Amino acid sequence: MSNPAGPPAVGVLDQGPQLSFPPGFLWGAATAAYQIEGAATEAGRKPSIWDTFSHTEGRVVEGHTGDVACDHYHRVAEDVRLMAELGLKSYRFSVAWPRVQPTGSGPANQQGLDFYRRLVDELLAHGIEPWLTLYHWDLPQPLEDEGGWPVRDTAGRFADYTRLVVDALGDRVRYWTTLNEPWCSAFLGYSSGVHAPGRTDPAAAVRAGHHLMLGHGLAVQALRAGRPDAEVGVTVNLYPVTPATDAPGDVDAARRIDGLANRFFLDPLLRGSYPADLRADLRAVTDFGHVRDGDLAVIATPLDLLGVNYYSRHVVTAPAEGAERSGPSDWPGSADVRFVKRGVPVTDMGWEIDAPGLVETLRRVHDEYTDLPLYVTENGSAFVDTVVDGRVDDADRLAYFDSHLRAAHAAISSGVPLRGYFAWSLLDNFEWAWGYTKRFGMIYVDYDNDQARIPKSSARWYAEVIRRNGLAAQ
Ligand code: IFM
Repeated sequence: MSNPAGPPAVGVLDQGPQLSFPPGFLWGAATAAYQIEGAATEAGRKPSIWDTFSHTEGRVVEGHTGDVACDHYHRVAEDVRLMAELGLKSYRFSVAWPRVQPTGSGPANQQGLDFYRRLVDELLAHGIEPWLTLYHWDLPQPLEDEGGWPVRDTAGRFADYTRLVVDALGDRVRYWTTLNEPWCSAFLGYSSGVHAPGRTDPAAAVRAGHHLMLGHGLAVQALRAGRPDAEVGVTVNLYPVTPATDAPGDVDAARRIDGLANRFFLDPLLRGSYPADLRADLRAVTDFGHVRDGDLAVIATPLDLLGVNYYSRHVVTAPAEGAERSGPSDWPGSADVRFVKRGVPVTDMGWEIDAPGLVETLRRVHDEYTDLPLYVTENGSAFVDTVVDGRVDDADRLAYFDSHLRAAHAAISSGVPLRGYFAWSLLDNFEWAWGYTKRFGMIYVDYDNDQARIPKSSARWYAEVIRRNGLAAQ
C-alpha cells in the first residue's frame, strides 16, 4: 500500500484464532458525489441544492463548498488504485444527478455520464464491484425551484433520471441503491433546515419524505424494466431509540422518535403502510392528504436487499414540564423531546459510540421487517487526525471499526443475513454543514497540499481484515 506507516496501533491481526466472516462477504468503502468529486462546473454539470446552499453565507462552517472537494473527478484513476491496494471487493459511490441531467429534466448529459463510465470501467478493471447510489442529496437546483421533494412531480423526475443512468451503466453495474438516507433529505433539508435546501417547514418535510419514497418505488420499477438482473435496494439510516428511564413519558418519547427516525421509512418501504401512531403524532403537522391511492404499493415494490447506515443510538426523555419548543427541529410534531447524553465516549461529531446498537438495529430489521439480505452501507466515525512524519495514526477510528465489525459478526452469528459492510468513508471529504472540518476517511486528504492522499492506520488494518476475511478473536 502507498505511504506505508508501520503497524496499526490496535486490533492487530495475527495468526491466532479469528472471527471469520462468511465466504463472499462484500467488503467495501463508500463515498458520495458532492462530498468528493469537485469539478462543480465542468463538462456541463449545473448546480444542485448543495451548491446553492454551500454558497449561501452562514450555511456551512467556514464557508466551505464542494467546488473542489477531494478533486476525485480528476483523480479517479489514482483513487481506484488506492481502493485496489486496500483490497476492496466493492466500492459504493453516488451519481450526481446534476452532472448527468443538469437541470433535472430532459436528455442525458453524455459528458457527465462519461465520468461514471470511466469510474466503473476502472473499478471493473481492478476487480472491484461497483455499487451505485442514485441519490445522495444533490437535487438539481431547478427542481427545488419548482418545489423540490415536497412536490409530487419530483418523484417522477427521479424515475426519469434513473432510466438515463440505467441505460448508460446497467450493463456493468449489478448493485443499485436508489436513495441514501431519505430521513436526512426530508427532515434535515426541509424541517430543521440544517441541510440543503435549508427550509424550515415541518409539513413540507413530511411530504418530502413521502415523495422521496415514491420516487424510490418508481425508480425500482424503472431499474427492473431496464435491467431485470440488477440487485436493487435502498439505504436507510437507522438508530436504536432508547428511553432514558422506564418512566412512561420517556418510553413514549422513545416511541415517537423511533416513529420519525425509523418506522416512517421502514413501514412504507417494507410493509406498505405508515404506522398509525406516527400518523397520530403528526396530526398537528399534516393530514397525510398528499398520500394518494396506490402510492404505498409503489413504495413497497419488492426489493433484493436493504442497506442500513449505522452510526449511533438516540437516548431520549420526555419534555420537561412547561418546556418551550426551541426553533426549527429535525422532529416534526415531537420537537419538545429531549436527547440525552449518557457520558459514554463520543466521536468528533459528538455522536455516542455504541457498537451493540448495530447488532440491535440489524436484528430488529430482520426480526420485525424482512428476510432480505442486509448490507451495512455506511458505518464509521470522525476523529481529529494529525499527520506526523507523513503518517496518520488514527487509533480511535480503527477501534471504532473494530468494535462495529465485531458487532456485525455477532449479528451474523445470531442469524442475521448480513452480506456486506461498507466503511464510511474511503476518503476524508466534505461533511455537509461541517465542511472539511470533520474527517471520516480511512485515507487522509491533505487539502492544503495538492490533495495528497495518505492511508491512515485504519486503512492498513482494514486491508488486513479484508485479506483475512475476519478479525482476530479477542
Ligand atoms: O457524510 C455522511 C454521509 O453523506 C451520509 N451518512 C452519514 C455520513 C456522516 O455524517
